[in-house]
Amino acid sequence: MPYELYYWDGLQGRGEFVRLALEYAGARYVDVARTEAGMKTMLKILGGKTGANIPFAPPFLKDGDLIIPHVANILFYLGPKLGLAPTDEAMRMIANGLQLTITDMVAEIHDTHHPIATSLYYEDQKPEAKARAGDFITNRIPKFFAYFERVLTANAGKHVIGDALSYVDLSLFQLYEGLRYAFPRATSHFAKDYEALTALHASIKRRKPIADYLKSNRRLPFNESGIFRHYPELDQDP
Ligand SMILES: N[C@@H](CCC(=O)N[C@@H](CS)C(=O)NCC(=O)O)C(=O)O
Repeated sequence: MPYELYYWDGLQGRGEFVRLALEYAGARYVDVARTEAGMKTMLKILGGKTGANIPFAPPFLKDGDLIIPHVANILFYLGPKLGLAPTDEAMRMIANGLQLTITDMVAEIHDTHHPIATSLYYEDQKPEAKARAGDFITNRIPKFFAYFERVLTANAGKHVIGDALSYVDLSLFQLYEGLRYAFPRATSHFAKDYEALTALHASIKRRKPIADYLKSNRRLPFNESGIFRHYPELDQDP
């Protein structure tokens, strides 16, 4: 039975971190909200009134009767099944810690365009977004990226954990790609300052399953509904 991925249609969003793992592994999956009546099915699950596994928000994955919410949790579950996680238990916990750090950064990226309220439009919080994005560019991108660069370099530079490609590497690819899209000025120094991350990003982009996926219509372009939004007025030199 194929995995069922539930995520909002029309944007890459947080669902993309899961898609990249499924696509890289060549797993059979259905992107449910993009199928006919899929949104209705997703909303019905989210509005459920019984059972112990009602998810709070997409993305969530359905594998048979099991429903798994949260990107990091989904990838923790899928990693071993897709051959995209270390086999050693302790290393899997370390991979999970790295993925949760990516989750934290993604939340901060979201807050650059929604610093006051998720329930308001970006247009309703533009001055605050400008201030938040400025701090994110000056302080937070360097802190997170220097950390990932350090971990990658400490692990000999090819993979962020273990000696083979994992779902964490794929998520770092998406983080790099998304930030380059959202903040081209602020990230123009990436190649110079984050050599290992830049090499990892380039090598993942070239791998056949990812290269094929990026060319396919399953990969939606970045847009201003997702996590990574390009608002030129929020971008600035680092
Ligand atoms: N920690 C969760 C965050 C999930 C999340 O915030 N999902 C967003 C879409 S990207 C959503 O639909 N949120 C609805 C809400 O917070 O009310 C994860 O990593 O999956």
